[in-house]
Amino acid sequence: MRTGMAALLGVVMALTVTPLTAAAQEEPEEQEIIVKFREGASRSDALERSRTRAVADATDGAEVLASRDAAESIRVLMARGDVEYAEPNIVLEATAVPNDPLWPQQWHYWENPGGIGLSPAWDQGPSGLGQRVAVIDTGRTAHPDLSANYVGGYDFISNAGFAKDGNGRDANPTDQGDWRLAGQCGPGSAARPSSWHGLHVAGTVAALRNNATGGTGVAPLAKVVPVRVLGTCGGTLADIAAGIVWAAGGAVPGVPANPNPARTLNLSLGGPSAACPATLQNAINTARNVHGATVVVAAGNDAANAAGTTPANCVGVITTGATDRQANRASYSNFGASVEICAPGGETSPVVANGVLSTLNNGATVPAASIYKHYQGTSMATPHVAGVVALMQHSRVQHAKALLTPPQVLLHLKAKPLPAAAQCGKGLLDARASVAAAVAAA
Ligand SMILES: [Ca+2]
Ligand SMILES: [Ca+2]
Ligand SMILES: [Ca+2]
Repeated sequence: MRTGMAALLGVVMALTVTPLTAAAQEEPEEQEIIVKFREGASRSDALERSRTRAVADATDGAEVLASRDAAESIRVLMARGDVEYAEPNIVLEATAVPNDPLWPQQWHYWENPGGIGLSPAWDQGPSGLGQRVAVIDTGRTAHPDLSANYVGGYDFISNAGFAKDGNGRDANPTDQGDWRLAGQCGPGSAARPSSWHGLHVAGTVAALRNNATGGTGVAPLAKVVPVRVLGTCGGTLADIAAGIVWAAGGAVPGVPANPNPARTLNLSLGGPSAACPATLQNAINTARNVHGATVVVAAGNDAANAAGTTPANCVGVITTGATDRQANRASYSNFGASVEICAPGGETSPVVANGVLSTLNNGATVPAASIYKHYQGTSMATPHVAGVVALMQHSRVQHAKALLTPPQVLLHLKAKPLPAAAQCGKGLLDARASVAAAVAAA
């Protein structure tokens, strides 16, 4: 067919009359078109009338043509009954793959079927720039792959013993380490090294991208507001509720107003409670309904119905369950009707590399060296969702549209469906589709 087309080409060129003066000056550059003719099409007539020339065969029995006015050529071709389709042979760019050396190990961002499809979400433009995500957790820990994205924060831990900083609430949200001695958190409680949990979670939201260091976060140009509520033996309802209200920009008695209010709150925390405590529900209502903050919370790690875990069982939150590398609900993840969506939480047993890889510190008590480590949990799943929410909101700004309200965020968060038996809400978070839906929404 190519040989035949080449022969035809000479005829077409000979019949094509172009003003010599124009030809002697600058002709517009050729653009390529992909066209598919129907059976029995008058191809030579079509090429002549559309002022195109054959370039190559394409897939699907179609062929590539060149034109100096592709739009007009496509119009002429599409108007013919013997053309199935004609469209520009557009150039696609390489899908965004950052230069961070740990990216290949961050399967939870890119791998099929377990990842969230992060590159094609970034390809649509958003990075989280201008968005703040409050990480309501163990506080702030310096890390070369994250520190530049911290902004503000506060320490809401009232109990100086939990806080290890010698006082109650204060303006310094530094994580002092949450290591425990045996028996320190109740009779029979085990000793435990510091977790640097907030650092791991924050790194999943917004670790630095394309800095040839470590890995990346989901929304690498977003800012993380570290709100410290969890200490040695956990955090109290009163402190967590205060952290929620303050993070969103609400007033907390005795605490200066937050100069960096966040529209997305990440709560990778929980505890057993048959119902959502009023203190927590009221704080969530204030953040959500008064300040427009989207509140993303962990479903819990009890392999049980999330209805028995709070804040997973509160109204108006996006409760996030965890999936493993194979896109099954993780063995430990809570489930059920109160779960809105699932995201990668990983499984570190028996294969450590199947956990979620993020920023950490290797200090057993106080901070020591900055490292990266695989953790598993619904705590790790939750910041995948919070990061995608920041991408969605940034994409709204990029398209000169209003930020999404919390109900709109939930509506437009998209997921790859999982079997109903997974009880994983919408299914596995799909970053690409979520950003696309956010852009498309009115
Ligand atoms: Ca303190
Ligand atoms: Ca402090
Ligand atoms: Ca990095």
